[in-house]
Order: sequence, then C-alpha cells, then structure tokens
Amino acid sequence: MATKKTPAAKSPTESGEPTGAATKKTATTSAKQSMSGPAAEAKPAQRTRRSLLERAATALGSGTSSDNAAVRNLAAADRLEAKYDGTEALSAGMPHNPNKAAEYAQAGQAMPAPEGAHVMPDNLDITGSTITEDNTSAKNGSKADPGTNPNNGPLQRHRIDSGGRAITTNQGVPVADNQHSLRLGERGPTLLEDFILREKITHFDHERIPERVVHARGSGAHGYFECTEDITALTRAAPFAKVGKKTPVFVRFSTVAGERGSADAVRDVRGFAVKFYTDEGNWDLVGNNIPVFFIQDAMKFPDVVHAVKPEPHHAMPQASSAHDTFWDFISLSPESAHMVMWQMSDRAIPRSYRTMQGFGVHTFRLINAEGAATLVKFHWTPVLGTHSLDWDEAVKINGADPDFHRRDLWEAIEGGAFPEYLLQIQTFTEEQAAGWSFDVLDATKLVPEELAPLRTVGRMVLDRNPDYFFGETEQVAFCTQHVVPGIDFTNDPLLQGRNFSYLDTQITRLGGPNFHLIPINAPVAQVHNNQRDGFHQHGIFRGRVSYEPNSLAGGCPHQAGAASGFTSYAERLLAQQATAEPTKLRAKPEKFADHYTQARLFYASQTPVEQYHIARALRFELTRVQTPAIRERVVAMLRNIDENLAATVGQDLGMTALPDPLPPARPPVESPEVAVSPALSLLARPGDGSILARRIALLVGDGVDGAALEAVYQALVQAGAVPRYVGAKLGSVQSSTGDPLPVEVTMEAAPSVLFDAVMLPPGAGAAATMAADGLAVEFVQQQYRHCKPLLVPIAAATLLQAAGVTTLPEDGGDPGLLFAADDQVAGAADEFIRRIALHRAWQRQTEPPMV
Ligand code: HDE
Repeated sequence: MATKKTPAAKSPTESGEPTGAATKKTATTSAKQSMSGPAAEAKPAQRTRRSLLERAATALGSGTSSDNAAVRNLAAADRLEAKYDGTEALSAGMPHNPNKAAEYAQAGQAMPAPEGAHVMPDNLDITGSTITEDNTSAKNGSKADPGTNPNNGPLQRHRIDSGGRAITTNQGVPVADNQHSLRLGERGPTLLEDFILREKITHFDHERIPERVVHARGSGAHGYFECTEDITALTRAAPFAKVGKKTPVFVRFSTVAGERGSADAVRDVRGFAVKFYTDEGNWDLVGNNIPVFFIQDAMKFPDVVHAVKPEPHHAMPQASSAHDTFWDFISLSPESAHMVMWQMSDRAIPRSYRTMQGFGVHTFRLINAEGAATLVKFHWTPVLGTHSLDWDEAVKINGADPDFHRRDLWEAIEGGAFPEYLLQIQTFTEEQAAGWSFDVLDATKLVPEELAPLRTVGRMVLDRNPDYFFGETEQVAFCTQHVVPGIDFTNDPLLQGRNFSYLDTQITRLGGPNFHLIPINAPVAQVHNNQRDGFHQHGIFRGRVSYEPNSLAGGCPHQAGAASGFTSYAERLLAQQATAEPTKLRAKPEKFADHYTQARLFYASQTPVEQYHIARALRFELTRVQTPAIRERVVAMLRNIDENLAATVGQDLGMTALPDPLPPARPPVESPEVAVSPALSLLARPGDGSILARRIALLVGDGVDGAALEAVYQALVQAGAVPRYVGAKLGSVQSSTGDPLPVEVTMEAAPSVLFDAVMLPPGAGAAATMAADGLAVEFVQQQYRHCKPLLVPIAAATLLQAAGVTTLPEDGGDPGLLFAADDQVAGAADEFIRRIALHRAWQRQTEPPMV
C-alpha cells in the first residue's frame, strides 16, 4: 500500500499557497531535527521536561532493545522528546481548521466537499500509540505498515488448513485425549475441572446464529465481473473503469420464504445478490430473479413477509405461498398483481441458478465523472438461457434431493462448467421516464425492452466454490446501501426502506456493528475511519486519534473530498413534484395506482404453454387455500388481468359463477406503450445451445449394447454434460458382448426427476426386464411426463409402452422424442445432444397428463 506523503496540508477553500504548507514544513523539520538526536544544548524549560521524560522512560523501561537500562532510558527519552516535539509541531501546524468555511453554503450555493487537510509526519512515532511499538515478539509482530489496513487483503490470510496438526483447545493447548471427559474413576462423575470438555461443549452450544428473516436458504459462489463495454460516459463506477477490467465478486442465490433447511425447488422468488469487491469499496447489487416486487412501499414489507411465511399459530406451511394468509394479503393488495403473475409462472421454479435471470428491480442512477446522471435498470442474463422445471417435477425433486439447486451450482463449478451471466443495462432519462404511463420509482413496474433496449456491459463468471459455507455463504452480508462512486439511488420508496433495513438486520444476525470485519464482507479497498469498538472488534488501531478533524494525527484519516469520494447525486426534486413545494406526507404518486396494465402485459406476453402453467399454478395454490372468500377475491383480481385466465381458474376451483372484478384503484392505461413484449417469455432466451452440466441418465441392464452406450456417454461428456449409467443395483451389468458395464447410480437413489434427459437401454432383453420393474417404468414415465428428451433405441420401445406412452403425436411433432434404429444408436448422440439443448418438449404436455 503506497503511503500518501502529502507535501502540505491543503485546502481548496483557500486561494494561493495553502495555509497548510506551513503546517507541513514545521512538522517535518521539527520531526526530522528531533529524529537526528538530542539537542546539543537544552534550554532550561526543556531540561525540566527532559528529566520528566527520563523518568517516564524509566517507568516504561523501553524505547530500545539495549540490555543496558541506562542506554535504554536515554534512547527512550530521546524518542519521547522527539515524539512530543513533533506532536507539538504537527498540531501547531494546523492553527485553525482550514476547511471549516467550506462546510457552509456561500451565496446560496453549497460548496463541494474539499479534501481534508492532512500531512504525514516523517517521524512516525508522532502518530503512534506508543514508542514501544518496535519491540516485536512472536505475538506482537512488527508495527503497523503506514496507511495500511491488513484486513482488506485477500482471503487467504483467513484460510485454515489443519493438515499434519494435532487438535488443540481454542487457546492452542494440545489436546491429548479427544475421546473422553475427565472423570473421577471410570464409572464416576465428570469433573467440573475439565476445561477442555467445557470449552468444546460451550462453543458447540453457541454455533448457531439467527437465520436471515427472509432469503434464509441460499447458496454462494466466488467469481469475477469483467467489463466488456466502455460506459465511462455513463458512470465512473470502478468496475466499469476500463474494458477488460476484472472485479472480484461473491454471489448468493436464495429462496425467500423457506427456512434455512428448506428445500430448493419450491415455488418462490429467487434472490440474486452480487457483492462486487471494487477498488473503490464494495458495491452490492441485491436483486431477485423477477424484475418487479409485490409492494410499492417499504412500510408494507413486514406485512407481505408475515403473510407468506408459515402461519404463526402452527408454523405451516414451510416454504410455500399456497396458504390462506398469503392470498388474503395479495387479494387485498392488488399492487401485487403483476408480481404474482411472475411468481405463478415457471420463473418461480427455475431449473438451476445457472439458468435464471437476475434483476436489480429498482431504478438506480449511473453517475459519470462530470456528475451527470442516467437512470438505469440492471439485468443479469444467463448465457445458458432461461430454463425452468415442471411443477410436478419440482414437487418430486424436493423429496428426492432438497439440495437440488445448491448441488447443481456446486457440481457445475467443481466440474469446470462455470456459470456465466451477462450484465445488461437499460438506460433512460428523467424526461423519457416522465412521459411513460408508469412510474419508474414504482417497483411493481418494469421498463419494457421495447422502450429501453438491453445493452450488454459486462460478464460475470462464477469459478470458485466457497471453502466454508458458514464463513462465506452464511456470514456474507449484502446491503443495498453499499454503493460506490458512480452508482446512486433513486427515490423508489421500496429501495429507500431497504437502504435502512439491510445494515440494521445484519447487526442482529451477525452480532453487532463490526460485521464488515468478517473476512467475506471485508472490502479489498482499504478501510480507514474513526469508527471504534463494538462487539467483535478485530482491529488494533494505532495512535490516540479517533476523530476528525484532528491535528494530532496529521489530520488523518482525512475526508476524501468531492473529487474522489462518494457524492450523492444532486437531484432537483422540485422539478418532478406535482406541487411546487414538497410537504411531509404519507402517500404514493398517482401512477402507482395502476395495478393491472403490466400484469396484463406479462400475461399477454407468455406463450400458450406458459399461460397454461400460470393457470395451473393458481389452481394449485388456491386449492390449498381453505377460505372460499379468499379464493373468490383472487379470482376477482384475475378478472382485471385476463378474463380467460379468471374463467379457467374459477372453473378449476369449482366456482359456478365468477365474482365481480375487483374495483381497480385506477382504471388500467387505455393504450399502454407496449401491449405484448416477447422478451418477457421464459422461452425467449433459449441460451447458447450448450448442455453444460446437464445430468443425463443412461438406463442399463444385462444385455445392453455396451459400445453404443459408451459412444453416447463419451459424446455427452465431450459436450460438457454429466451422463450416468443408471441401473437397478450398484455394481455392473453384462453387456451383450459380455463386458461388464458399471452401474454408477441406482434408480432408487437418483430417481427420474434428478435427470434432464434419458437414454433408454439399447437392448431388447434389458428393456424387457426394465418394463417389468416398477421403478424403471416410473423413471421413463416421469421423463416423458416432464417433457424431457428421450433417446429411444427401437429395441427399447417396449419400455416406453410399458410406461404408458402408447399414442405418439400424429405429426411426430415431439422434438423431445428421438428414436434410433438399433444399429444406429451411437450415431444418434449428436442429435440427442441437440434435443437436450432444447430443454423441454412442452408440446407433449396434456391435461390430464397422458402418463
Ligand atoms: Fe430484501 N431483505 N427486502 N429484497 N433481500 C433481505 O437482508 C427487505 C427486497 C433480497 O443473499 C434481508 O441480509 C426490505 C426486494 C435478497 O443475503 C432484509 C424490503 C428485493 C436478499 C431485507 C426488501 C430483495 C434479501 C434479510 C422492502 C429484490 C438476500 C436478511 C423494502 C430487489 C441477500 C438480509 C442474501 C434479504 C429487507 C425487498 C432482495 C430483512 C425491507 C425488492 C436477494 O434486510
């Protein structure tokens, strides 16, 4: 870390040579002189002090490491004298606070913050806590590096490896016996004296910390962000300083409603929180995989969360919105209509964290070096495309593997299939926004891409799994108010409330105000300020100054000033207000009252199968609702979105007549800017055609064509997928040539829902055996029901029939069903891979399902 040696304490408020120049000269000369040795002839007043210093040095017994006490005392006295003289000179060099005047507006104009006056004395003793700091030991180490906070170094200084080490207590005492407590005789009582037992159990008793109030269940990964387009004209934010610049990131994906141990594949919004460790401090973009939110004002957040969480009397249901209190709140809060459409869509059951979008949700501001602002929305777009699960599949996954998304992320990274997302922005001006029929400060609205197209500005690659879940993924503390110069907020009332909430919640969750010191939260940018103490303080601060302004530490740490520090955008509020003068009030702007136009837009932009899934999801959720009046109210709300949807859901719920539509707070916009936006369909982003880390089952039994299986297996591996030979029992099966083929996993341990596609066994004998095995039949049935690609060697058609797939689409229009002649199975691998990349053959879906 380079120490800034400021030639002079300076203040832009003062013209010409800054007054601080004198400060610096005095301090430096004095310190240098003092450093050069005792003054040849001390004046009487100095002599008096000198004897005091000698006594002080005797009491301190230090100042040099000489064995000779007299030498030591003399040297210490010299140093102390130099320190005191230098301190006096340093302090005297700041006869007044040169920046004070700049704190006040002048001629009606606020002044830009100046850089704080500061100097760095040559004699570092002056700013030290003690002159004994040179006395090193195995514990003390050496003294602080000037201007350096080592807490902001790379994480390796915290990584612990115990290879070859013996167990110790937390005090480092080797533990001879980790099997027994200390007892009075083999059958006697345990002794209170056993400090080793007590320490171990006490620590264990306190292992748990409170889980997050929301987003308790999550999975994290390290990676980097790379700037790919020059947007310095729009923002001075550090990650965008230069094309090609890489910024380390930590990402945490999460569900919202469930507790820490809940299942992954539930119907829920997903958190998509990114911490950028920039060289100008941490920037947290704490987003979701849905671009809008349920509510418009932070005041309603505890209400919506209480409504969706398990009901307080019996703590059910876990991680599900399918219950009375949620729909009661929603149907009485129709501003949630738009978000609810997204939540009932397949967006809420993503196939993987690798295949979902992320959104900053709120409108933010980009600020450039000149201080000019542009409104912005942030989007993360997965390179693999957006893909989701089928609801029936998701329900079963939660039983088969509650860690489905966590495992998928971990295995993909561990296997080298690094998840990648583009960072895209929508930018627009205040004037454009003012002309739109919706308010960009309303988090229940999105900006259609037709109005502000996406522009790719960077990419994020997740290339390292955490070492320690608790230390990293659990303790990471995202805060929306963590922004850096170049990024600023808007007055979205939800965002403003979040800016309070996140720091506040960490204080309880992480046990005090020093959570920024936890390694995963510490910035890579240097942290220097005068905040002190608090629970779990790790820092050992040098010197006696913990305030600003100061003269005793040369003014340090000093304020950065407007030129390099964070400055809030000077928003001209009056121009946007309906009334000339804003008054204190509790209210929402008029445009916020339109609750249905964008809910309609979303629904109208979905493909038929997506619309069907929304209706099905609503049916499921409302069937679980026990209070008919609530069901009716939801259907009444749906009538304002789409009459067909309302009619379908009403019918499916057994309603004989539809309730009247809910009275809208304001009639929907008559001719909205955009009525259909194809980009809102999940299917609009099929991805780059790769099948990285997709899991493919190759069903095997005795008599299979081993060569064909091996060829398909290798082709899948080459394509980056994860194929598995799946059989009835572990061990191996005999291929038709007599060679054994390993069974890697069983249908019992890894049922159908855990695979993205299946290859049926190439061999009539194996297929016949499996056709008589309920588990195998169910495996194929579910692959078919969940619209997954099936590679069917003709010899295995019996198994397909046994699974109930008896009628095939007349026009053969099922891209997920690939038949291969028995002697051409190996050659079908490439086509199979292409079909897998299509993800699902939703065309196959019927109601009720065929199998
Ligand atoms: Fe959060 N939210 N939130 N939220 N949120 C939290 O912070 C809150 C909102 C989001 O992986 C909490 O550290 C309020 C919108 C994510 O650690 C808490 C409001 C969006 C995460 C909190 C919102 C989010 C959180 C709980 C309404 C999408 C997980 C624990 C004003 C843009 C971050 C914590 C992680 C977590 C408050 C609304 C996303 C209580 C008051 C909108 C991804 O502070």
